[in-house]
Amino acid sequence: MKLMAYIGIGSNLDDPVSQVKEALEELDGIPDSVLVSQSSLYASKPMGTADQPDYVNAVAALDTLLSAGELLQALQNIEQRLGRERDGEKWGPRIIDLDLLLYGKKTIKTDTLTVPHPGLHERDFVIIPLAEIAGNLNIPGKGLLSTLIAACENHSVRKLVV
Ligand code: A4P
Ligand code: MG
Repeated sequence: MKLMAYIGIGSNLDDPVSQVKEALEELDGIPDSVLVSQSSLYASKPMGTADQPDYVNAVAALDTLLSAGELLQALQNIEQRLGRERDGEKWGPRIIDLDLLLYGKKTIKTDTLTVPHPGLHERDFVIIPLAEIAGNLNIPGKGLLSTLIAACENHSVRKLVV
């Protein structure tokens, strides 16, 4: 069945703006899927270890025939191609991070996949770009984006002109 998936993109190493743009091009190439919209790029202060560069974040919408598991695999393949190293610290710096934020209205909980993405509802650097392309969505089990954003910790999210 065809449905809309939302992908969160983040980078804070090796020219993050270029990394995010490259990731968007790669998302456009995922089989059986169409990249239907992408948010602006946003800069933000790091969540987690403060001693790391600012992040660039964006969100993309993908109309897909892939299962959630197949899509996660495709995202991890892209992370690998872009040179992501997986031995880094939690919430530490990274070249690219691709998170499956939403998969239609589905709630998924397996050993390898949790959807909606567990951090989504408390991250302004995800909710703000998501709202730009998806409007005031209802996140299953969490509520409306507009309500969630009001309760988020502030990471000084600002839209980039690139
Ligand atoms: N996994 C489970 N559910 C999902 C999902 N919905 N999408 C599993 C993607 N992966 C999911 O992923 C670890 C495992 O999670 C995967 O193997 C998959 O099976 P990972 O990408 O290696 O881990 P991670 O993303 O590095 O997790 P971590 O360290 O918790 O990072 P976060 O939570 O993604 O945060 N500050 C700003 N301003 N902007 C950012 O983008 N990002 C992070 C990373 C920290 N601070 C940030 C930002
Ligand atoms: Mg991730």
